Amino acid sequence: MIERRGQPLARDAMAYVLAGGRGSRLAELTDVRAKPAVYFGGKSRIIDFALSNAINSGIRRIGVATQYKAHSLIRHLQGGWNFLRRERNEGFDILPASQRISEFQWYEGTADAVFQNIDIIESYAPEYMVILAGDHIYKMDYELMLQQHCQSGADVTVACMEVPRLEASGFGVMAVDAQDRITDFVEKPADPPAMPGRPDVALASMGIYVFNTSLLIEQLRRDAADPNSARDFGKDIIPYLVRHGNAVAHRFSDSCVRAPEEREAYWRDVGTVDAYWEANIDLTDVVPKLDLYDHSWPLWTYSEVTPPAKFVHDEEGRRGEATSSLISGDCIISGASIRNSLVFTGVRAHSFATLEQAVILPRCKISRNARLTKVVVDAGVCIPDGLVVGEDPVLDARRFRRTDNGVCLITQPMIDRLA
Ligand code: ADQ
Ligand code: ADP
Repeated sequence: MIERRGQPLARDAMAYVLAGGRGSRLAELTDVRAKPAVYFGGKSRIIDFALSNAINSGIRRIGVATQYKAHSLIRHLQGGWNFLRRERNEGFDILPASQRISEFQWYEGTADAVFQNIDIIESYAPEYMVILAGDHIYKMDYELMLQQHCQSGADVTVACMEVPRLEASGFGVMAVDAQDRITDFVEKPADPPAMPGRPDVALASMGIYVFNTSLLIEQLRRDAADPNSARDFGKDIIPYLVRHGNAVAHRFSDSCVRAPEEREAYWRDVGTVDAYWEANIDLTDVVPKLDLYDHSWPLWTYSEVTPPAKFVHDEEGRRGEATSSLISGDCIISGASIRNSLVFTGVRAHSFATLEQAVILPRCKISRNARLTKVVVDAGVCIPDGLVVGEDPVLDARRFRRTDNGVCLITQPMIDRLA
C-alpha cells in the first residue's frame, strides 16, 4: 500500500477530464450524446464516476474538455457540477473544443485538448495535474496516486491494471521493472506483450496520468512543435517520457475504493452495448460488484427534482410491482411487473407490461401488454401496446439492434419504422 505522508496533495492538484470522444461502439446510444453523457446506474451519467472520484479524493479544481455532441453533457455538467467556487480558488470549467485558440479548430488528440487550454490551467496554478478519461466506471482515490507520484519523483505516473492479454489490444500496454518504472509502452498493440512469467496477462494503462504541471506544460509545448505527433497522450506524450524521462506505473489495486461487500477492484469501460447492459443489470444483484450505496464514497450527479417512484394497482386490481430492480424518481409503475431491471427517472409503465433484465432510460413510456426482456431502451422512447422483444431472435434482429449476446437496443426511430 501507498503510505500517506504530510498534507493532502489533492488540494494542490487540478483534475482534467477528457470527455470529447464519441464511443462509437455504443451505437445509437451515442448518436445524440457523447459517451461520457450516456446514462448509467439509474440516476447518473458515465462521467459522474470520474468527477465523483475527483471530488471524493479532495480535488477542488476541475476542467472538462468536451467535443463530440456535447450538448447534453454540458447541460448535465452545468446542472450538477458547478458548486465549486472561484472565491476559494476552486473551479469547474467546461472547455468545449473550437472556441479557444481559433474559433474553428477542434481538438486533435487528447494532448491537444489539454494544450489548447494551458492558459486556463495556469490561471489556477495547480502544482499537479491529474488527467482522466470521462468514460469509465470505477471508484479510485487519486490522492494515493498523487502521493506515489511525489514519493517516486516521476515525471509522469500512469495508472495501470492487469487485464487478460487477449483483451489488451484496446489499451496502452506497458512493461515495468522491479520498482514499477515503465520500461516500455505500446499504444493499442495488435499482439499485446505479456507480463513476465504470466503469458495470459498484460499490464494495461487506464489512461489516468499524474504530472507536475510545469513538466506537463513543457511536454505539451514540445509535442505541439513536433509535426509527426498525433497530439495524443497514449500515442505520443507517454511513449516519449518512457523513452526520454522517468515514467512510473501506479497499480489500481493500491488506490481503488472498495466498500466491505465489494469483492473485486471494479473498473469497467462499458464501451459496447453488451458491456453497458451487463454493468447496469449487475447493479440489480443482491450483492452487486459495484456498490452505489457506499456513503463513504458517494456518487455525485445532477439530479432532477422529482417526486418519488410510485407503484399502483391498476383499475382491474393488477399490482404494479418491481423486484431485484432499481427504480428512480418520478416513475409510475401501474399494473406492470418489473424484474431484475434498472428503470431511470420519469418512466411510465402500464398494465400487463412486463420488464425483465431491462435497462430503461429516462422518460420512456412502456404501454400496456408490452413484454421486454434483455433490452436497453433509449431515453424518451414510447414502447407501443403489446410489443414483444426478447423472444424471437430473428424478428428482434430485423427490427432493433440485437447484439451477439442477445441484447436489443431500442430507439425511437426503430419504433417509428415498425408502424
Ligand atoms: P482510448 O480510451 O482509446 O485509450 P482515447 O480515444 O484517446 O483513448 O480517449 C481517452 C479519453 O479522451 C476518452 O474519455 C475520450 O472521451 C476523450 N477524448 C478522445 N479524444 C478527445 C478529444 N479530441 N478531445 C477531448 N477529449 C477526447 C486511452 C489511452 C490508452 C489507455 C486507455 C484506457 O490512450 O493508452 O490504455 O485510454 O482506457
Ligand atoms: P440526453 O439523454 O442526452 O440528455 P435526452 O435523451 O434527455 O438527451 O433527450 C430526450 C428527449 O427528452 C429530448 O426531446 C429532450 O428535449 C427531452 N428532455 C430532456 N430533458 C427533459 C426533462 N427534464 N423533462 C422533459 N423532457 C426532457
